Amino acid sequence: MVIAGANRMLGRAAASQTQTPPPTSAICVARRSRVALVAMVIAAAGSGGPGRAELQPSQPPSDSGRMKSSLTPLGPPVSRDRVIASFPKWYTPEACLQLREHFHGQVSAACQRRNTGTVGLKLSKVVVVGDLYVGKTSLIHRFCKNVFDRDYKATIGVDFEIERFEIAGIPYSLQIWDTAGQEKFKCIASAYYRGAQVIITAFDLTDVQTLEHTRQWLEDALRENEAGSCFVFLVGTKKDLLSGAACQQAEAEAVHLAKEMQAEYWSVSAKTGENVKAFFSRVAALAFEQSMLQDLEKRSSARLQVGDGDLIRMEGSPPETQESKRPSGLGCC
Ligand SMILES: Nc1nc2c(ncn2[C@@H]2O[C@H](COP(=O)(O)OP(=O)(O)O)[C@@H](O)[C@H]2O)c(=O)[nH]1
Ligand SMILES: [Mg+2]
Repeated sequence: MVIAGANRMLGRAAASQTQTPPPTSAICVARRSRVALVAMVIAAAGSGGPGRAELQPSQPPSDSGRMKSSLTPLGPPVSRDRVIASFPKWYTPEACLQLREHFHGQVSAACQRRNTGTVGLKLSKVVVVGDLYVGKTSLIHRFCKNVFDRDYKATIGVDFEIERFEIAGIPYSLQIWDTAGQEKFKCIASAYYRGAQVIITAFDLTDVQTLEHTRQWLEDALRENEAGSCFVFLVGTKKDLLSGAACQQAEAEAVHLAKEMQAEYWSVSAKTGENVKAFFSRVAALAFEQSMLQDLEKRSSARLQVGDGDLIRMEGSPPETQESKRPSGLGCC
């Protein structure tokens, strides 16, 4: 699957190089493809751990209407509507992953000091699962391309989009994976799920059966990931088709299930765009915050290890006894 995606990206990038001079739209496609291709190749090579690939340098163009991130030495600048300055709010407090309305204190402080390690260079993998026709591809397209195509063809091959954000002043990217029409046969390869930091389980608000199937989709996706390592969202699509009591009823059932799944619930419409940007901003902010906290913890435990004195011993010094060891919590350079 990865190879198929990489080949398609290679094809697109190669095609754009043969045009002289390329039209502006082709330049945009080529830039997007280059970032995606580099990420894909690195991910395929297995660097950076599960679901996270480090971006490599590419040319910074100067598109009008785009903002330059203060910390983005790599890739093109982030577009204005991908800049997240304050912590995005939940859809409903009844089924949400985080009730705080601000970034975690440690994360805010680290961002202000620009002490963000390698977080700004990483991609978080997001997978979108759910029955065929519930509107997964439409949702991704509305967010990434701001289009809604009534007759969108079934996805062929593996498809993913890379969306770049600037969160609390720090660059951050999501790699959003769409299924390739295999949901028809329930044979999505485990590589599709593996290393996901976020699982989005989608259902059609007008079709209660698709809601019932989300349990199975989630189970399949979680099986390929470490317990407790993923954020789970339950998303009701096609909100434009329901209103009033019918909408409330469908949402109430979904919220009930979301609580059981320990998922955050959202209702969206790819057709009107309602809640789509707010939803993905929330996904990006939660994933970013988690990455930051993990990175801070990793760096602080690495510092403690060096400070412990376990790693450096002077030649000729007596062997350390168990009693002489300081508690690791006190170790400090
Ligand atoms: N009214 C309405 N139709 C939608 C919406 N999202 C998707 N659809 C339609 O639902 C059908 C299936 O959408 P698609 O994105 O291909 O579903 P997928 O198989 O889950 O990727 C298409 O005909 C879409 O136009 C929505 O928000 N509102
Ligand atoms: Mg699709």
